[in-house]
Amino acid sequence: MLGKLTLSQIPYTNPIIMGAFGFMILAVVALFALITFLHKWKWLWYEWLTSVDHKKIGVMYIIVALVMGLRGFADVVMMRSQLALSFGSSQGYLPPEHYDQVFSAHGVIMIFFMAMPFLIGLINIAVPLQIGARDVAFPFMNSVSFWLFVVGVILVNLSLAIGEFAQTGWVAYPPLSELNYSPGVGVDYYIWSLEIAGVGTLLTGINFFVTIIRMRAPGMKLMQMPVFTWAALCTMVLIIAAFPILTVVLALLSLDRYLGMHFFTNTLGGNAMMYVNLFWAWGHPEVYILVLPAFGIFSEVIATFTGKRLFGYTSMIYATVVITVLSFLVWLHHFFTMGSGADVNAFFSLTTMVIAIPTGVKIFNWLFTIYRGRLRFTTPVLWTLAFMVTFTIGGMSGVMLSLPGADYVLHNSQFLIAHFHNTIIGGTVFGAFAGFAYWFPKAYGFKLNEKLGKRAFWCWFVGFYLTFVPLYILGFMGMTRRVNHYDNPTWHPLLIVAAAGVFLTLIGILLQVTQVVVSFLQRKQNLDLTGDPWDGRTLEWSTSSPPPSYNFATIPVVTGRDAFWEMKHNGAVNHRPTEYRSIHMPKNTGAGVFIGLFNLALGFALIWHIWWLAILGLLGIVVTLILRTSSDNIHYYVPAEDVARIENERAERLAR
Ligand SMILES: [Cu+2]
Repeated sequence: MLGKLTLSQIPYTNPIIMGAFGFMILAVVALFALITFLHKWKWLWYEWLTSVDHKKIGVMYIIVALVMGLRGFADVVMMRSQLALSFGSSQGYLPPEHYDQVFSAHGVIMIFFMAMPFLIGLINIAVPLQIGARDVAFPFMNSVSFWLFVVGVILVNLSLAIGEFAQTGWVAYPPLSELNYSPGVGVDYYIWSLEIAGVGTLLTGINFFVTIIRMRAPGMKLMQMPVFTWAALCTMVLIIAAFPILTVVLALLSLDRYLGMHFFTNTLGGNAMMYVNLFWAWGHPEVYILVLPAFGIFSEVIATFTGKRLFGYTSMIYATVVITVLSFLVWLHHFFTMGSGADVNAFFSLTTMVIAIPTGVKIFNWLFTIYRGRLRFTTPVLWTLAFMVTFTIGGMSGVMLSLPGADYVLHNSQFLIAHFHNTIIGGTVFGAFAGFAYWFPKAYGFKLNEKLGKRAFWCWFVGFYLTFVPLYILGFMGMTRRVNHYDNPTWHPLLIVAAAGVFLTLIGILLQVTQVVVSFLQRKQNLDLTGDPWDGRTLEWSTSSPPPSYNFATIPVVTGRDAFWEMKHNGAVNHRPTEYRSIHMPKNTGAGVFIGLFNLALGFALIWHIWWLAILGLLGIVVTLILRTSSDNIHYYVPAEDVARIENERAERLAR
C-alpha cells in the first residue's frame, strides 16, 4: 500500500534531524496560525497563491529562495562547526552518513532552490517592466513554473525526516548513486525534486525567451534593450538548451535505479563517465545561468548610481553572447582527471581560459563607467564593487584550475571549494543581494534601511574572505573536499578561521533579516512616491511603486537606449493621454497550485514506490491541464475608468 514507506524510515533516534525537522514544522504551524489570526487566508489565496502576475510570482520566488537560503546556510554552520571540532581523536558531532547528506543537500539547495530562483524572481519582477510589457507571454505557465519549483523545495525538505537525502554530493555521480551503493531513497529524492523543479525552470526559459523576443514596447530594438534584459535573454537560451540534458541524464539514472538498466553501472556495458559528461554538459552552462543575470544587475546598478550611460554597451552585449556560446564548450574541465588524453584536455583548457576574455571586457566596461561618474555608495553599489574584486579573484583561481597540470593536483581539494564559492558567492549571491536592494522599492513601494544594509554587507564581505582564503591554502596543503574528520594538525587552525568567517557571515544574514523587518516597520518614512527612487534609466522606473497590475496604462514608445532616461530628458514623461482604455489581462487561477499538488503526490509516490498514488498524481495533472486549457473564463478587463482613476491619483501624487 505505502511501497517502501514504513515507520522505520523516520530517523527518530537522531536528535539533530528530529530537532531540525521539529523546528521546521513549528515554523510552518506558527505561520499558518498567524495567517488564520489575521484572517488572511482568502487574501493570500486570491491575491498571491493563485496569481499569474509576474511581479507577484517574482516576489514569491524570492521569499521561498530566501527561506531556502537560510536552510542552506544552516548546513554551512553544521559543516564548518563539525570541521572545527572533528580534529584528531574527536569525531565531532556529525557522523559520516549524516555529514554526507548535509553537504549534498547544501549544494542542491543553494544552486537549485536558492540562487537560481532568486534570480528568476528578480527577472520576473524587472524584465517585463524593462521591456514595456504588461506581463510575460504565458502567465499561467509562469504560475505552473513557480509551483513546480515549490514542489522541489518541499520534497528536499521532506527528505530531512522522512527517509534520507542523497549522500553523493550535489553531483550524484554513479556508481555511488546507483542502487547497489545507494539503496535508500536519498538519490530518488534528489532525482525527483530536480526533475520536477527542472521542468518548471525549462518552462520559465521558454516563457521569458518568447516574452523578450515578442513583447517589447514599440521602438525597442534588440540593441536598445536594457543590459539586464539581454542577460536574461542569454540566460533563457542557456536554460532552454541545457536543462533538457539534466532531465535526460537524471531520467537515465532513474531507469538504472527503478528498472535495473545499465546506463551508468560498473557492469554490463554501463559507463559512469557518460553520466559525468552529460551532467557537466548541463552543469557548466548552469553556472552561467547563475551568473549572467548577476552581471546584468551590476550593469544596471553601475549605470544608475554613476548617472552615466553604461560604457561599451555593444561590447557588453557581445561579451554576454560569446560567454553564452563558450559555456557549452568547456564542460570537461570539471574532470580533466578522467584521463581523456592531453589533446582533449588541452582543447578544454584553452576554451576555459578564453572565457576569461569576455568576462574581462565586462569588468573593464564597469570600471570605465565608474570612471568620472558621480558614484553614489548605496548598498547595491557596495555589493557591486565587492563583486568586481571578489569575482576577479575567483576568475583567476579558475584560470589556475583550467591548467590540466595544476588541476591534477588541486581537483576535488579545498582549493576547488574556495574557487567555486568565490565565483558563486562573489558573483551570484552578491548580485542577487544588489538586485534585491535595487528593485525592492519597485516591488514594495519603499526603500530598505540603508544603515542595516551596509552593516550586513561588511559582515558578508569580511566573512567571505575569512571563510574561503583558508580553504585556498588548505587546498595547497592537500585537504580534499567532503571529509568530515581529519588528523592533520596543520589544518586545524585554518578550519577554525574558516568557521569564524561563517559566524561573521551569519551575523550579516541576521542583519539582513533585521533590515527587512525594520524597513517594513519604518515603511512610512521610506515611501517611494515617485516610482523612481534612484533616478533610474530604464522603463521599470517609469511606473509607480508597486506598479499597477497592468504595469503601463499606455504602452510606452521607446526612442533609444535607457528609454526612461530619454523620456525624462525629452519631456515625454509628462505626456498624459487624453483618455484611457480598458486593459485586457489574464485572470488568476488555482490551476497552477493544483498542478503543483498533483506533482508533489507524483514525486513523493515515485520516491517511495507508491504506484497507485503516482498514477493518481499523473491523472490529476492531466485533468487539471485539460480543464484549464479548455476553459474560456481566463481573462478579464481592467475598466478604463479604473485605469484613469489610478493614473490620476498617481499624477496628483507626483505633482505634490
Ligand atoms: Cu565549469
